Amino acid sequence: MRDQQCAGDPVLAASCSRRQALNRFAGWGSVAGLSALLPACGGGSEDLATEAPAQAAATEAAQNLAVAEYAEALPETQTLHTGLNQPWGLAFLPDRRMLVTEKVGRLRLLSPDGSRMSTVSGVPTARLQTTGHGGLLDVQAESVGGDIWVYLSYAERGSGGEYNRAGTAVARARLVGTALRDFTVIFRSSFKYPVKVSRFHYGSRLLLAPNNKLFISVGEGRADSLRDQAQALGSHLGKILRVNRNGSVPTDNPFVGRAGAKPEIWSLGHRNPQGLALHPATGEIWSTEHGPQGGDELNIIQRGHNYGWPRISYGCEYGTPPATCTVVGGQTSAPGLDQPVTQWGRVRIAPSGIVFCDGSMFPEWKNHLFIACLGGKELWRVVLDGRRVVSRTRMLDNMGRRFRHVRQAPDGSLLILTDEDNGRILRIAR
Ligand SMILES: [Ca+2]
Repeated sequence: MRDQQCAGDPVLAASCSRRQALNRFAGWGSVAGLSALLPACGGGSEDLATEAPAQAAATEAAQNLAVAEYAEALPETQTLHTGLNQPWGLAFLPDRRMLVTEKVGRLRLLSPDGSRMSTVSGVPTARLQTTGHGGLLDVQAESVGGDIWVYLSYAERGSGGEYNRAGTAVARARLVGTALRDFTVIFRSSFKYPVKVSRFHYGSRLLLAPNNKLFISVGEGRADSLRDQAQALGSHLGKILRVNRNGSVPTDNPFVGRAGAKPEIWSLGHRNPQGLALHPATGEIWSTEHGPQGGDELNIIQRGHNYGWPRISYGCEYGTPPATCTVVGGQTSAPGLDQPVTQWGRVRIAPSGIVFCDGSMFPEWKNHLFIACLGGKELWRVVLDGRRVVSRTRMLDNMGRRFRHVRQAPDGSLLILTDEDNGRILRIAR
């Protein structure tokens, strides 16, 4: 089963039919249909909630509708590899080989050009929860003292009587040849929810940060009965967590020592964050998260901050009329709750993995943020001026494919994972 956001979307279709803006950028040659640079998908007053308070409407205008949007055609992308079963995460090894997770529970090792693939042994699958959004999720890797350490996030069932419950877990192991050694679970969500209640919103993106830190995103479970846990400091659900590489808790985490609070919490009030990236110039952590019906967000993650879900939102409950529905929480802003850097209003893009481009292959994209989208079936390129979004450009929307993740290869090309049973690794390069 796929993300609910990714079902056929008449709102998206109607909005996209209004899209007329195509732009041209250096290096790719001509683009058919170049026309006036008009605000495109995501804009339009019909997307506003009519009952939204004036302040909220002004905020939405500032946060969303003021952002110029374009569509951008690209030359055909290369396909590095096909036949991956719902690939989810991708990590590069020092020799440019790639580790790729498949949601069903396989870890693949590919040659740099994608032509050869082997399966890495040692991924425990007995308690992997692979239905709904569950499965083997993200992968990260780094070389330390001659060892390659691999980090994996996944949805895990409980043991014994807890088998019908599942939650997010993170493990690490050494990669030796094509085998994982010393597999050790370094994090388990404090709360596993019943699979029959929800099989969704496990997150979970991983980010290897400086100073031996590891960030982990965890969703809030999606069910109505679970979502308030995003605001609860006693729960790991709906949080972005910060641990040391071995899973121990850094003493400078914001809620260390607070009674009843989970010390791994770095930020709270998230719905289902599936994008995490370090800004190459500032070192800030940026994150995308899925809104409900609309309200997909891009946030800058700051220590101890609360990002609002479900008390504030730019999206509505599933199945409500998009043009007139009331946002979840009844408001888009409230004191003490952070606003997103940008959000996509009533258009559901369903953002998953993100990456900042900072390689030498595309100097014109330096420090632009790329967002792989599932339901939107597109790649967004977000141009920033500091923390301000200057413009958003839709790319690869002519392929009709769901995109799970985007990474920058060591040569500066961009690799994109398609979310399909016969999934691909696409490559944008020049
Ligand atoms: Ca938010």
